[in-house]
Amino acid sequence: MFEQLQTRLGGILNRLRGRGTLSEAEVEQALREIRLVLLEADVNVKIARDFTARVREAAIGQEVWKSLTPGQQVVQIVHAELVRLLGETHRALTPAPQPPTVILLAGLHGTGKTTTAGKLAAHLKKRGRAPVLAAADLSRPAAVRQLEIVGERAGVTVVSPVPGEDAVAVARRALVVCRDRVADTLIVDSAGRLHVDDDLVAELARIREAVAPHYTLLVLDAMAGQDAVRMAEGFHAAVPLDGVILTKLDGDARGGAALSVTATLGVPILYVGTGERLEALEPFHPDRMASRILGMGDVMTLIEKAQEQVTVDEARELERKMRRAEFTLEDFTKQMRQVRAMGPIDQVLAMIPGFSARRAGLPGGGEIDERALGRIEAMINSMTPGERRHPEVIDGSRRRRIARGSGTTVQEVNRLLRQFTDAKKMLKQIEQLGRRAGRGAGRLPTSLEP
Ligand SMILES: Nc1nc2c(ncn2[C@@H]2O[C@H](COP(=O)(O)OP(=O)(O)OP(=O)(O)O)[C@@H](O)[C@H]2O)c(=O)[nH]1
Ligand SMILES: [Mg+2]
Repeated sequence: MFEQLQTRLGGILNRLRGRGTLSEAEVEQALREIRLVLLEADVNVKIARDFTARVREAAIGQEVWKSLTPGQQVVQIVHAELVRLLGETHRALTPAPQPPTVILLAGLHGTGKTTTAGKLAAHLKKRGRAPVLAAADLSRPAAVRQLEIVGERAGVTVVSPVPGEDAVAVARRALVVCRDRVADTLIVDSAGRLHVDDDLVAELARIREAVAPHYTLLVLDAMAGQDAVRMAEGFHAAVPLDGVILTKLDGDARGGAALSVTATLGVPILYVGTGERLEALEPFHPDRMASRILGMGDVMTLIEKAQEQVTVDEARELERKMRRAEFTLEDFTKQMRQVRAMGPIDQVLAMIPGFSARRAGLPGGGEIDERALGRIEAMINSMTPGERRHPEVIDGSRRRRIARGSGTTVQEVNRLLRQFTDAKKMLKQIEQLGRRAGRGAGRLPTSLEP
């Protein structure tokens, strides 16, 4: 996520952070660099200028050059201003007093409306809500089918058009279905257009009139950068929006859309999409996003994801084992499966402060796949119970036997054993982080490094 922005900003701030003294001119120089980095990330010119102006003002107001840790203070100011730019606080979708809460998803072609409808339904269902999806996109036959498929995956009812029904009629009937089935949330998927044109605006207006949405959310493709934000302005002028869902943050989006959209539209980002999978939707937290952009990781999101995968008992058992150094190769496979279920490994690792999959030399795009995991399990199965508990006894001849038994190579066995040792170290770190975050949740770490 925003790799380049992270690297460049991280570089500038790291340079400042270590400094015992800092002159006004040096701060000025850093601000010029920051503005340039923002522009390169496709942030709107005026927003980039205002941003650095506010950082400058705060730096002057706090007389940072007189401070004992001037660099550190500048980093904190930049962080605070980033949080502000991203919308200050997390906004949740609050249920309407009179259910169902109606959410209308709108946006241009291919921005991710249908996918997001399914993700949002799955997300809300996991949190105890009862959502229904309405297929109010009749622009092409495949659109309805696509929503039916994601709805099936999410395990929620999809209301599709019957012959003779138009988008408005489907949406209206879906409201009735919600009442019949005591569903508390209706998510309406709408048709995309190439541009914000009269057709689009008229259709959305008619749907809005029919179902009176509590939330009209713009689904915005982050890859489109500033163009997307300009388009969003036109959209907001024609159809009043209550919020934005920013999609495709897993791609090589430069960050401009994320950093500009809230300031431009004056509406919050509610969720971000981080992949094509049903689970790849995260509630948006400005402070966590700012930390990620500054390379400080996002321990809170990591912990929340981990909590979805591991039961309290399992976590306690693991902690006990790690403390007593009883953590075995069997636990290792189980851990790997759980970490994998949290999302593509590079994305998961990026949430650890100071960690980046790229820097660790890991492949991006979740390339640590099922097949590799299968080979690792085969190797572990070829070990004796004693070897699994005490891998340090596995010498050269045992390694050859394990490779033969599992149809792998000695190199792979070597790599596995090395990974196991590294994983032990890393799990200890994660656990420590978790304990630290549990105490001072959401507080700004004092350093950019772990
Ligand atoms: N990588 C990535 N791909 C996404 C994300 N969200 C959606 N996509 C992909 O984007 C493509 C378009 O998604 P759709 O959900 O069909 O978009 P849409 O807005 O409904 O498109 P129309 O109905 O044609 O306007 C699909 O290939 C999705 O898998 C995301 O967060 N990350
Ligand atoms: Mg669609």
